[in-house]
Amino acid sequence: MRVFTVFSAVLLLMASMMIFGQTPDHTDHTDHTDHTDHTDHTDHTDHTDLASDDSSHSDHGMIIDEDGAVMNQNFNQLPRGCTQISRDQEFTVYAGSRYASAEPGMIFGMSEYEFAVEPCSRVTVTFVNEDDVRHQWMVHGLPKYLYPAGMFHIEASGGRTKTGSFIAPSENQNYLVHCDLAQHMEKGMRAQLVVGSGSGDIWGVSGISDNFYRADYLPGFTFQLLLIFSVAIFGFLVLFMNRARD
Ligand SMILES: [Cu+2]
Repeated sequence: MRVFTVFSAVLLLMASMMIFGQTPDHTDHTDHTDHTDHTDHTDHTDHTDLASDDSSHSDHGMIIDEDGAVMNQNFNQLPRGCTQISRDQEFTVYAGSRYASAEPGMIFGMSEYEFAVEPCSRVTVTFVNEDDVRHQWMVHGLPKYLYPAGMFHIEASGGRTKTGSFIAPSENQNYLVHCDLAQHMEKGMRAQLVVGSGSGDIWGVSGISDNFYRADYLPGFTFQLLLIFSVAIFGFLVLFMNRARD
């Protein structure tokens, strides 16, 4: 019987490690933005609007010069669900090794890791690169009917500054912002764009969320709670039976 007591204590310990070691994560939802493409197909007016807007291609697309590049810039094409540009929001983001110091093991960093914007707002980012190497400020998961590959992207050459604008979607959602150069995200350049009330923190954002990826196919938080309670009850039963025998 004593063996059972030890066994249940070990189980209890393992279950609590599972719960406190892992926090539920909404990462996967960030990539689900594409679904809006499918659900919104009812309003056909949008398509004609887009078609006519597409002819005025002047400020859309790619800009490259010696300071860097801006890809998929968008000043005036409204995302679905937006009737107008809600407001203009501007950020100045500094990229550089000196911003990495707060996070252990990080090499690269940004002056901010969270960018909160209103739905349908026009967001202008001035990206100041203080390092010698290139850096990027890249948003992923945006609606693909407006942003090819769902991406808006500013790249600044070493020591240069680059400014770009895009219009935030109408839904409350978190989007990954990162630098796509090899190992720059892993070494600290991982941030998030929060549109409206957002959809939960993206994992591994410097100074904001845990650097821990939890796959969707693993048992959820509720399951882990149930597990710890059942193990606890089992443990107490064994203890109680031991006492009763003595
Ligand atoms: Cu970088």
